[in-house]
Amino acid sequence: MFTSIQREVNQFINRGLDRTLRIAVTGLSQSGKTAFITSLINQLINIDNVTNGHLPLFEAARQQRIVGVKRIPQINLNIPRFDYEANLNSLMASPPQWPQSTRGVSETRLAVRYHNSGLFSHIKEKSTLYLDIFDYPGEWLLDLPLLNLNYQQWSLEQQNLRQGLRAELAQTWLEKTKKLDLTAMADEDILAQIAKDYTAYLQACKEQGLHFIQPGRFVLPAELEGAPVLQFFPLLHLAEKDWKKLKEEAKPNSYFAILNQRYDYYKNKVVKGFYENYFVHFDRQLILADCLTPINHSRQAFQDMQEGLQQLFKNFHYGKRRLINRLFYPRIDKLMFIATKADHITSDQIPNLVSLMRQLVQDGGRHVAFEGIETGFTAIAAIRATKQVLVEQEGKTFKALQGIRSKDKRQVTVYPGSVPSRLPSIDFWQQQKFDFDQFEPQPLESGEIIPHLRMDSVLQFLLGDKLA
Ligand SMILES: Nc1nc2c(ncn2[C@@H]2O[C@H](COP(=O)(O)OP(=O)(O)OP(=O)(O)O)[C@@H](O)[C@H]2O)c(=O)[nH]1
Ligand SMILES: [Mg+2]
Repeated sequence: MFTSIQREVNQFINRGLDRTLRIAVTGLSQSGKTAFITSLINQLINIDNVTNGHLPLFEAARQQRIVGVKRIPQINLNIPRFDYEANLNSLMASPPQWPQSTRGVSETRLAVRYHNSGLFSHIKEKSTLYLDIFDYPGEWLLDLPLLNLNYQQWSLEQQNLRQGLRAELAQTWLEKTKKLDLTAMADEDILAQIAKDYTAYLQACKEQGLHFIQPGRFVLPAELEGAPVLQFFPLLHLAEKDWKKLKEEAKPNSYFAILNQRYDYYKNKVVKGFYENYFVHFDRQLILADCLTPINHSRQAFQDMQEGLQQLFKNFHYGKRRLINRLFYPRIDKLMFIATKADHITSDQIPNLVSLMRQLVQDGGRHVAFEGIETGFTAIAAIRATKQVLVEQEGKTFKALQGIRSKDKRQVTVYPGSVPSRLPSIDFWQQQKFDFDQFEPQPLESGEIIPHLRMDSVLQFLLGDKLA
């Protein structure tokens, strides 16, 4: 009895203080962040207690305790607004379009008005929970290791990455850096030109489906586009003795000195700045990953996504205290890993997708601790583009998907095959059976709720305790 009163009192106190949640949504490019936030807002603002039923796993909605959800002006006036209206208009266009790809960070604020439950309901009938939702590129988190590396160490790491496809793509800019006399007085235009080739190389890696790209801002510069801080590159052709010699001999205005300076500036201002201004202030973090596209693509694409995700997760490991300055540790209490675009697979494959996501995070079974953080895993479709149908063939019934295929805009019925529940082995790539098609969004009428899969599982994890 005492403990239950105690618990209610604690809840009471917590609620008095805890009226705002800062929720961050991230993931590598094209992982589905914009679609996810668009759908999340849409699901919430359409909670209507009469026809309620689109979010069965979200308890507060199911119990009809949500009075209403509204978009309200954000508090940070210097962060671009998340363009919900434009995204919704794209979906309502004829034919419907996917929301535009975004760059940089954006924010939106929601007010959730709800009926209290338990003891609190006798004191105060209704409360408001404010949600600040941030969308930021996961690529920015890939720069975390830079904080512990100097220019030489970073160059060395980049050298180790240069294999296979990357080596091929790197040729043009590498030739140019080799010809540069690093002790000569720096010419800004030449640096800008080589940096442009270097950026083109990173972009090409990205377009080829490689996700582990450093420095992250080079491919997603947002407001830094064209700034000298993004005009440096690693020096891959130097041996230890060359570095030593250059450090001793290169003058302050030489190419070598300027490159060092720019690297340090990038690290201290841009990378650190992101952690100080954003990252440490988040309360809850959702990490989105599209595991299906790389499975369909190639082994290298999959491994690269895995490497990218691992780098991204490092931001949340408590065990890596040495890597991340304690000051930058976010105060998050909940972290959810979300496999997106689950409407590309039949419902029987969803548990496999969740399991694969788990494996990716846990590095093939090695347990990764996100100490003190409640961690969840799920698979969703933010904007469901397909319908599941049953197909009969030779007396047997199969689950299949129906949708408008993007490449030829034709309505097709497909059986996508099975998703591996563990990290795929070499055999998997040799006898690849998974067949992934991109689909167009389904037509959406004005006022209609965006069709989704399991967005309510995310809402329950994210907000359930705050609305209890
Ligand atoms: N079928 C299906 N496709 C989706 C879904 N979500 C996203 N997509 C596809 O993935 C693409 C990228 O989704 P976005 O939401 O723009 O991803 P993002 O992470 O914001 O991408 P960037 O802004 O480019 O970093 C979309 O254009 C769709 O083609 C989904 O729920 N179902
Ligand atoms: Mg986006």
